[in-house]
Amino acid sequence: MRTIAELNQHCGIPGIVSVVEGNGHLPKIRITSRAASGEIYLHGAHVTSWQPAGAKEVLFLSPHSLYQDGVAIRGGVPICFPWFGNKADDPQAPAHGFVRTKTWHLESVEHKRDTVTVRMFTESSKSTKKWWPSDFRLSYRASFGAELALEAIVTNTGDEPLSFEEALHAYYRVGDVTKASVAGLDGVQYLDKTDGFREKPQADEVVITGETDRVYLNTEGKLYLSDPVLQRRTMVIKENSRNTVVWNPWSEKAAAMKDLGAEVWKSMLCLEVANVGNNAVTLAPGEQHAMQARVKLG
Ligand code: TA6
Repeated sequence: MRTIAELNQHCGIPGIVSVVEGNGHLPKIRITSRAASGEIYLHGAHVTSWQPAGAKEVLFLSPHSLYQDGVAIRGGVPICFPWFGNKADDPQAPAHGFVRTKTWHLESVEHKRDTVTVRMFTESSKSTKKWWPSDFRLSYRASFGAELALEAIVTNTGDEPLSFEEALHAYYRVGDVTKASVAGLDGVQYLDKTDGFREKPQADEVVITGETDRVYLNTEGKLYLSDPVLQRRTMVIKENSRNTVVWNPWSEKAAAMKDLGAEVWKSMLCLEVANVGNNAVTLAPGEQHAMQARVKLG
């Protein structure tokens, strides 16, 4: 893997983009443009910060997160691929797939009209085939500007059909999750993972009154996260995503998570743009699929 100096040589833009040593000595790209500041690690191509100019940090990052190979950073935007949750046929397999816990390749960094776009990729290898036999290339585009625009592009590089699940498992920072609400899912059916995956209809806005772990079905709608404590509304606009996941572990589960903890669970809410379960994606050889999430305040 290239050194931080080599990465800076390749992608640094004085005063705008620098590659630095992040937590756990992991390389991260730090963005400070006129429109926004932000950070993305090569580890998992993991966005850990996005702060539009004049606003507070939008993403939640656990102060107890680990930063090491083989472990996902807790917070920011983990990329779940090629399965979501536990692997159906292998309880030993890593939860949410294997791309969020490995180092990605840095492809390019671009600065245009105050927006910095970082492109990374990862692809099938002997080590991925330990868990999953398919040939693939997963490219990721993260644009840090007045909006945070994320795009996961899967290419079937094999000669067999490729079926996968995917999620941009974004953690949003909130002042107090018990006072926040999410609009845009009214009337949508969801699977309640806290109640045996029972299918239920969403009535009105989503409010968090206990452990919440829901997979909303067949929905492409925009999401609106209202936070009366931080006095802001965050919009999430999806493309090519048929599921939305809403998650907060609440106090007990959070206390049992050493990389989260009981004192921070009120500051986070996951709104995840995804294709999972019956909405898993199947690609013919050579075909591509691009899922997008755009995040903006207002
Ligand atoms: O997206 C919600 C969820 O699937 C929850 O069930 C919970 O497991 C969460 O993801 C976090 O998973 P992780 O493997 O990152 O601890």
